[in-house]
Amino acid sequence: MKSKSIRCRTSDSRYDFGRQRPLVSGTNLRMDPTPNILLDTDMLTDCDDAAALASLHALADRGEARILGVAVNGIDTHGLHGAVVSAINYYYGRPNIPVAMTPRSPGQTPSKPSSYSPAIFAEYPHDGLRDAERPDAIDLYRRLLEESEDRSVTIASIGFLSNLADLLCDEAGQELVARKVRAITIMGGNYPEGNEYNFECEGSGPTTRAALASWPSTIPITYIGFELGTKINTGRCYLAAPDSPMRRSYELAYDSINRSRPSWDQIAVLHAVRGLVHGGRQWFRPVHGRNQIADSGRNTWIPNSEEPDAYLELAAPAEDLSTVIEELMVAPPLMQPI
Ligand SMILES: [Ca+2]
Repeated sequence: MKSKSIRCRTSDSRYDFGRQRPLVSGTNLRMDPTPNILLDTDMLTDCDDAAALASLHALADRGEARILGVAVNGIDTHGLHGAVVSAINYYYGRPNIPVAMTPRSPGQTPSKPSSYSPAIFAEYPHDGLRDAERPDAIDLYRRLLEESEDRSVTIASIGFLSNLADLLCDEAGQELVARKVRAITIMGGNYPEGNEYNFECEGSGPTTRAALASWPSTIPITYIGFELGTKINTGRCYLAAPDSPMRRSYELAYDSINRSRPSWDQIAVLHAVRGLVHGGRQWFRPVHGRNQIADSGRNTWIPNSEEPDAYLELAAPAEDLSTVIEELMVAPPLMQPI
C-alpha cells in the first residue's frame, strides 16, 4: 500500500460529540429524477458489497440510476479490493467508471485480508491495477462533486466512513458537499441503539463521529441499520446464476451462496436509488431523529420527528424485499461483459 498523508486528523478533539453540524447554505434543488450515485464501499470481507454494486449496475441498466464513481474505503491486505470493484464494472460493461482508494494507511482505517479479492483478481477481467496504483478517493470525490450539477449527487455509503471524514475535515469539503450532494444513505449503526461493524471496527469510532458531525445539516442522512439488513437474507440466487465475480464472492465469503447472507449493503443502494416508495408500494418507514456516536462507535438514536435524519424500518414483508434484491443481484448485464 502506498503511503500517503491523510489531510486531516479526524480523531482530533475539535470533533466534539456535541459539536453542531455545519450549517452551510446549499442551492436550489435540481429535480432530475435519475439519481447520480457515488458509491463508497469497503468491498472487503463481506460479499454484500459485491451484490450491492451488482444491484447498482442492474438499476443503471434499467435507467434508474447513473454511476459516477466508486470510492473504496478500508484496506485489503492483499491490495486487491479495488480490482474487485473493477471486475464487477467490467462484467456489466462499464469499464470506465473511476475506482479510487482511501489514502489512509493500516492503523488509520480497518485493514483485513479479503476472502475473495485474490480469486477475483486472478480469474476475471479488470483494469489490472492494484490498490497502491489507484487514484486517491478524496481527489475523486472532489473532482466528481465539482463536475456535477448542484444538488445532483446521491452518496451510498456501504463501508467505513473514513473517506467521508477526510472529505469533510475542512470547510471547503463541507461547502462542496452542501452544494453538490442531494442525499446520502449510510449503512451503519444498529437501531435504536447498539454496535455495528462499519461504525466501530478497529477503532473506527472517532472517524465515524467526525464524519457524521461534519456532514452539512442541510443534507438529510438516512441510515440502514444492522438490524434491518439481517431481516433480508439473499445470495442463494447465485446457485442457478452464470459465473460472475459476484457469484464467486458468494462462494468464498462465509459460504453465502449456500447459506445466504444479510443484505445490508444492497438495501442501502436500493434506498439511495429508489427511496421509500417504489412500484406503488412503500418498502421502508423512516424513524426521524439524530444519531449519537460514542468513542467506541456504539450508536444511540434520539427520536425527534422534527429532525431531517432518519433510520429505516421495514414497511413490507421481508420475503418480498428479498425477492426484489435477488432479482437485481442476478439480472443479466444489459451490455456485453468485457
Ligand atoms: Ca460493506
